[in-house]
Amino acid sequence: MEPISRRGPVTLATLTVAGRAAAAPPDVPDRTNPADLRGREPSRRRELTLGAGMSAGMGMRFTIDGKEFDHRRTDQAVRAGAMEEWTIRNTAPMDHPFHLHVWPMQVVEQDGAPVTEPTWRDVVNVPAGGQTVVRIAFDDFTGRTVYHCHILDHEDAGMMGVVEVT
Ligand SMILES: [Cu+2]
Repeated sequence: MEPISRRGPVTLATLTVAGRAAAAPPDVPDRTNPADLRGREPSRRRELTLGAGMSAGMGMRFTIDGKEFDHRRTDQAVRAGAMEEWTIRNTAPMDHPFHLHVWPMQVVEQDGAPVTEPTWRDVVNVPAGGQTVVRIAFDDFTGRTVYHCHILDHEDAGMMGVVEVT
């Protein structure tokens, strides 16, 4: 089969619109970043430790606070509306990109130094043998979700935990 680029334009979808046009465009937020959390005192501080080591059998074992992932366990119980500071330590000899579902993380300290610019991340790197400090406003949503290392092999080998916000 010929590549698409040599066959000219291709119709991917056809949109049919009906009804009257909207009277006014929908409101657009006047800012896209969440509020800077550095000026507030966190409701709670937690420490999470990312670890890696040899398992009793074959291969590597990847843990958070010494535990491999178990979906039945709640690792972090958080109050809805809380603003927390999480210090994520890494005792392993390799970096781990830490990802939290649902809520953005504001990075307040990276590699032992304060982060001066307001910086929000979906994934933060936690350097080998180092730590990263983030603040999280647990607003807008409640329920159970996960945080995990974003390296698929590490996540699959246990480096994931459950956070429940109620
Ligand atoms: Cu990892």
